[in-house]
Parts: sequence; C-alpha cells; structure tokens
Amino acid sequence: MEPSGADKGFFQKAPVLRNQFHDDASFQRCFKCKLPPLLSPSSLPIVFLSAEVASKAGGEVSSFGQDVISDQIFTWVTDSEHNKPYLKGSGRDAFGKWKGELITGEGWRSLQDFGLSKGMVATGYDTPYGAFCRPLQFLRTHLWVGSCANVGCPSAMQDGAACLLRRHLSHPELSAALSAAEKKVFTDAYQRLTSRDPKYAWTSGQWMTERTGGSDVSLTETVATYQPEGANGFASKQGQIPLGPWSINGFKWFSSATDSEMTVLLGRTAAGGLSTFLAPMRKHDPEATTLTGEPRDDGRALNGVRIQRLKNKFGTQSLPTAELVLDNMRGWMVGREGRGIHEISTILTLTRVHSAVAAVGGVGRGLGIARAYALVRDVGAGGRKRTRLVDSPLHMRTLAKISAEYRRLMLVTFYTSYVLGVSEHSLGARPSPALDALTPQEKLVEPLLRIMSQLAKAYVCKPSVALLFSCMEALGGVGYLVNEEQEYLNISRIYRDTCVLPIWEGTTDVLCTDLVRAMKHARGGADSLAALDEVVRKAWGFEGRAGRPAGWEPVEKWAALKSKIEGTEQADLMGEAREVVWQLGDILASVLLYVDAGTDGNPVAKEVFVRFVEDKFGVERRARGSTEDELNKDLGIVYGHGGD
Ligand code: UCC
Ligand code: FAD
Repeated sequence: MEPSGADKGFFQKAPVLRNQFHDDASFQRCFKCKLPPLLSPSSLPIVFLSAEVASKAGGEVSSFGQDVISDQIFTWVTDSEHNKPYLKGSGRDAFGKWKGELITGEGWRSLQDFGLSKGMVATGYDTPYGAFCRPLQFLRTHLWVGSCANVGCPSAMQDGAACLLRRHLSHPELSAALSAAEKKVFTDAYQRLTSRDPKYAWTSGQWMTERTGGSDVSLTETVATYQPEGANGFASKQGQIPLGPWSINGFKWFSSATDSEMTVLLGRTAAGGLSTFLAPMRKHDPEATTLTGEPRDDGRALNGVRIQRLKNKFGTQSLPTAELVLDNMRGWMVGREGRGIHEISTILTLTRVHSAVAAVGGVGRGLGIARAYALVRDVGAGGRKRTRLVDSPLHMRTLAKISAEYRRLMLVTFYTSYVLGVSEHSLGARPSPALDALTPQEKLVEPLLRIMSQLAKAYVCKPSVALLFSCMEALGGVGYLVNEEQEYLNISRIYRDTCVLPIWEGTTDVLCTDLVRAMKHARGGADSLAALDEVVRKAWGFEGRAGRPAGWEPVEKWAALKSKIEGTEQADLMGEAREVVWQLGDILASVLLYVDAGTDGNPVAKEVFVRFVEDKFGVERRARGSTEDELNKDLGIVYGHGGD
C-alpha cells in the first residue's frame, strides 16, 4: 500500500446528485399518483395531478429538477450561508441615530429572484390546472426545498397573504364590504404577490408572535388605532400601495422575511379583540437623504418599523429573522374587526402546508444524497471483504426504512395539497360559495382541509427531523460537515434548517390541541369527523390490486378513535392530543398507502404499505426471506427498482 499524504493515497470518489424528478421513486409516484375517488367533493376524483396535467407539466418540472441542482444555484446557496443578513452599523449611524438598514447577501437575493421568476407561488394562482395547480406548485416546491436556502419561508407567507387577499377580492360578500381604497390596495398587493417578475413581485411577512407568547397570541400587546389623518404624514411612493388609515404600535418578537415588501400582522383595537392588518414595509420618506444630503427617493424608508436586532439562530441562518419595534406603522384592516385569528388562519393553512412540504422536500434531498453516496462508498469490517454500501443488506435496510417513512409522509402531504386545491377551485369557482348551494360532499371539503392542514404540519414535520438526521448519518462524518466546497452534499445545512419546522407556524403540541378543538368545535367539528369518515371508508372500500392484510382494520380503528373524541370532554382529551393526532395520522397514512399500492399493484408500493401496517397495526409479520430477497426488496424501496 502506498503511504498516504495530503495529495496522495485514497480519495473517495464524489457522489453524483441526480435530478430528483427522475431519481426519486416516491416523487415520481406522487407526480403520477392516480388515487380513485376517496372523497369526491366535485366531479374530480382524488389524484394529485391528473394524467393530463402530469403530462403537460412533466417536461417543465423535469427541467426545473435539473435547474435546482445546478452549480449556479449551489453557489448562491453557499453565498447566502456565508454572507448572512446583518444590520448595517449595528442598527445605528455614527451619531447614534437609528438606521436599522438590513443587508442581505447576493446569494439570498438571487435565490429569491430565481424562485419568483420560476413561479414558486404564482403556479398556485396563474396556471390553468384548476385544483391540480396546488399539488403541482407543491411538487415543484418539493424539488426546490434543498436548494433554496430558506427563501421558501418568505414564499410561504407570500402565498398565504395572496390566498387571504384573493378570498377578500373574489368572495362576493367580502369584496362588497371593501372600500374603493381597500379594493385598490388589496388588488395591487395581490398582483404583486402572485407575479413572476422579480422586479415587481412582493414577498410577505406574517407577524403574530410577541414576547407574551407565540402559541397563544391572546395577550398581544400591539395596538392598532384608527387614525386616517396620520397617514398623510408621508405620501406613498407612486406605484407602491398607499399607507393605511390604522396606526399600529407595539413590538413583534419574531419576524422572518424582514426584507419583504409587505406584512400581514395581528394588532389589538379599541374594541378589544385581535384584528388582522396588511401593511407595506416601506414608504416614501421626504426627509430621508442620501450620503451627499440629496433627498433620497428610493422608497426604502421603513413604514414605522425599526429593526431592533436580528435573531441569532441554530439554523435558517440565511433568513433574516428580526425583532421589530412598530412605531406608527400604517396599515389596512383585513376582514372584520376582532376576527383577526379567523382572518389570519387562511395564511396559517398555507404556511402549514408549506412547512410539511419543506419537511418532506428536505428528507427527499437527504435521501437523494444518501442514495448517491451508497453507490460510491465502500465499507468493511475489520479487514473482511469490503462492500459497496449499496450492496450492504444492513445499510439498505436502514435507507429503506427512511424511504418508506418518507413516502408515507409524502402521501399525507400531497393529499393535503390536493384538498387545498379542491377547496379553492372546485368550490371557489362556483358563483355562490354559500353553504346551502353545496352538495353534502362538497360541504365536507373545508372541514377536511381544516383537519388536514394542521395534521400534515404536525404529523410530517416532527418525524422529518429524525429522518434527515438518519440521512446525515448515512454519509458518516462527511454528513456532519458543512460541505461548502460541495454544497450539493450539504445535508447538515438542510438538517439545521429542517429543525425549525416543528416549531414555527405552531409547535407540534399546539397543532395537536388545535386539532382536538377543531374536531370538538360546536359548528365545524361534526363535519370534520364526517369528512374523515368518508375518506377512511371509501379508501377501505376500494377494490384495488393490493390485498387487505388480515388485522389491518382502519375503519374499526377510526370508529373507536372517533367515538372517543365524541364521548370525551375537550379538556380531558387535551393531555392526549398528540396521541389522538398520531393515531389519526397513522390511519389516514395507511389508507393512502393502501389505495396508492392498489391502483396499479406496484410491488414496491405494496411492500411499503404492508411494512407500515405490520409495524403500526399489529398485522402479523410475514416470514423474512433470504438475505438476498430482503436486500432486493429494500433496494426496490430505496432506488425504485422492481417498481414501475
Ligand atoms: O411562525 C411563523 C412564521 C415562520 C415562518 C413561516 C414559514 C412557513 C413555512 C416555510 C417552509 C420553508 S408565524 C407565527 C405562527 N404562529 C402560529 O402558528 C400560532 C400557533 N397557535 C395557534 O395556532 C393557536 O391555535 C391560535 C393562535 C390560532 C389560537 O388562537 P385563539 O385565540 O385561541 O383562537 P381560537 O379560538 O382557537 O380560534 C378563533 C377562530 C375559531 O373559529 P370560530 O371563531 O368560528 O370559533 C377557530 O376555529 O379561528 C378559527 N381557527 C382556525 N380556522 C383557529 N385556527 C384555525 C386554523 N388553523 N384554520 C382555520
Ligand atoms: P411558547 O408558545 O411559549 O411555547 C413554549 C412551549 O410550550 C412549546 O413547547 C409549546 O409546544 C408549549 N405549549 C404552548 N402552548 C401550549 C398548550 N396550550 N398546550 C401544551 N403545550 C403548549 N413568528 C411570527 O409571528 N412570525 C415569524 O415570521 C416568525 N418567524 C420565526 C422564525 C424562526 C426561526 C423561529 C424559531 C420562530 C419564528 N416565529 C415567528 C415564532 C414562532 O411562530 C413561535 O416561536 C412559535 O409559534 C412558538 O411560540 P413561542 O416561541 O412563544 O413558544
């Protein structure tokens, strides 16, 4: 053996990260997923994408999958991690006057522009695919997550804000309640939020959390006062939305996307309750001057916002998350006074689906890297014959477990995105979305979305952190490194960024308590349970090409859980809220896996389904085959061999 040195001896061959559109069997499965009508809220069967949309959009999504792993993208990612956002001059100028100018890196800004130009939000609004535009948007997002260095965070809030404004602009009663000025402001903001032109488009912030609490915002200290005359203090710059009649004062404890051009925030009014407001981040300040004393007319002065400091975080380091002082921030009320939670919940629905997609997207990238590494890395045990990782039954069993869990979480996530699409399109497209105009099944779509959006966020984000950790471990020490030289291998960065997903937009326990409240809600609760009934029963009744293993009894399990929910006082359920949600998640995941496998009898899909119900439903485990047989089954799950 040659002696080794810095430049001689053994060097590991670098793994090649492949386009996940083609390389990821679970992604392909979701892209082509053709579930039969589990719950037909309209004439649409439940699919994630129709065959027509999959075939029309396939070429573009495939190229997108390649674009997001280009050298250019990874150069921007490295830059955005290196050149983290900062406050120029620590927020104050040489004479102590507050400047609070936020500086972001070129990589971050370029990734933002790339995402906007690729329509990461716009796809959900401007594509002609009806309900399928949401799954399409989120499948594309899934590919983007591992390469976007967190610009998906402002996009998610941008999407939520767009959805909220669209509701107010398109709903006949809500839009009739808007003044001419509000209509103009909302329309302008909506057009920017859904634009593909990075020069025109806006992202949005979402400010809810205060020092008093993020989970419970009822003690919000920010106060909004109706004071239209104060808005004239500054003229809004032409082309920007005018400053609103409300003066908002207070302190926001966490604001991600501080570089956004607008925000949606909660504030307390004299009436007592919380209301939702839209406020532009910037205004034209006639007193602002350039370094040479010339009037500064770039519209960059903040609209009554002072950045107190940026948060120093474990992950999401490229993302500017700040503490903000609001001092006469001018804004517009969205919806009815005192109904702030109700209004902002439209945003929560979107950002929670985005969070779930970010979680599975991160795991998808982690697995892509781990699969690539297993194809090039040899290991041995104490001098015995060295094995390529891909040939190791143990390593493949480990990756198969991660991959199977990933597929299950993907099905839950993309099913949720489909329900979102149906709620917006097949119902929203009706001239009168009044409840009495809906069929009994259509009435179940909103209650189903109410459950699925919280469930997906809770049930998917939390386990994804552990799955990504396992992907990192699959690369050994290299997995733990900050691989700036080979950014495409940087699982540790994705891992750190994924860790926030179970925390923001509602912690896991808070989502579980909210879900229990939703299922017990005096008005919507019964419909939520009825919607879940429909999904579980129809899926069970599906006579597909995957048999129903003896002992897998989702209908009975769900009936028992449902009667427990119905028969127990809300307060008594709270201590078990997480168990309730996990049981529900497992039931739904099992029926989705069953139906998915049954549509075409795909042996890999069936194997994933059967393993899950053996693990979670007490189905008797099959006898293990030979090592070679088991390895082949695991390879099928990991690499998709023997599948389609
Ligand atoms: O963290 C944040 C941003 C981070 C970056 C985001 C990036 C996105 C992903 C990117 C991926 C890369 S922003 C802060 C997020 N904060 C939270 O999520 C707060 C968590 N806490 C909750 O969710 C709580 O459950 C609250 C605050 C919503 C509970 O408030 P209340 O005051 O107790 O309100 P109620 O009583 O629960 O709800 C008031 C009404 C009820 O309807 P009515 O009035 O008819 O009885 C609820 O059913 O609002 C309804 N409601 C909802 N409706 C409450 N929550 C929802 C919901 N999620 N969907 C529909
Ligand atoms: P708390 O509410 O104090 O929770 C502490 C613990 O108590 C948690 O474990 C929680 O699960 C538990 N808990 C709380 N209530 C209950 C209950 N009823 N039953 C049982 N357990 C409970 N917020 C924004 O508004 N806008 C942003 O842009 C934003 N960006 C963020 C970016 C990052 C990187 C991070 C980390 C956070 C961000 N947040 C943002 C804040 C985030 O939404 C909150 O941190 C989160 O909602 C939790 O609130 P909290 O920190 O006050 O924790």
